[in-house]
Amino acid sequence: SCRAVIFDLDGVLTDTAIYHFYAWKALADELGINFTEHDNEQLKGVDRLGSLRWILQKGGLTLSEAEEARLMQQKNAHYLELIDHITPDNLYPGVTALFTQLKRHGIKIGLASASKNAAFVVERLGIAAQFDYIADANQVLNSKPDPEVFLLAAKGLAVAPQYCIGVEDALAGIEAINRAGMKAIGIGDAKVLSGAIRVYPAVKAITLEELLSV
Ligand code: B16
Ligand code: MG
Repeated sequence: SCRAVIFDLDGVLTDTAIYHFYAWKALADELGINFTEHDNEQLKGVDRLGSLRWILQKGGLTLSEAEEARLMQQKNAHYLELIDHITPDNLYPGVTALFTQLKRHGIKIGLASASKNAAFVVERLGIAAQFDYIADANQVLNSKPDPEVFLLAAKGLAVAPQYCIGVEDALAGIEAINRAGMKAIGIGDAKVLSGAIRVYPAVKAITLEELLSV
């Protein structure tokens, strides 16, 4: 049975995944590295340094830690500019309704995000108070596909992993959920998100009945 649902943020509750892509693409262009939307699929759920190193490797570049730090700062400044206009209107349809249903059934709501900007984003979306626990990149050492952020969320919710469902748009995130011993629900393309028990095109397609039956 399901006692908690732990949501990923970027690409599940709101469309920030596209802004991460724009910001990485701008940086890659500047470095003369070809970076496509297909490449970006590999970076969803991957933390900032891991993402930068993936792009640098694609371009055959190895940089000093100081250079890496400067580029991460540059990407993040651009990303923050892009998400500066976020309001509750940027919540994906169906999120509020699903949260209401979960609460009504006494199912806890958690967040497990690889983003260091997660607190800012949920605040802007107006949903910060809806979470029983928020776990983000500021609190963990190991990025998805490591299960750490999901396990931290479960611990914070005081629910054993086997009673948790994780919801993710990223391949790395689905792997993290499975490695945490939770049940994985994917948001996106079923061909990409192999490893998920079920894949929905968007959060609004998830029904409480189906969550309770996984
Ligand atoms: P930041 P999520 C992840 O968030 C994104 O999917 C990923 O593309 C991004 O690189 C990562 O956060 C780090 O974000 O630079 O803001 O710390 O999907 O796990 O909510
Ligand atoms: Mg995501």
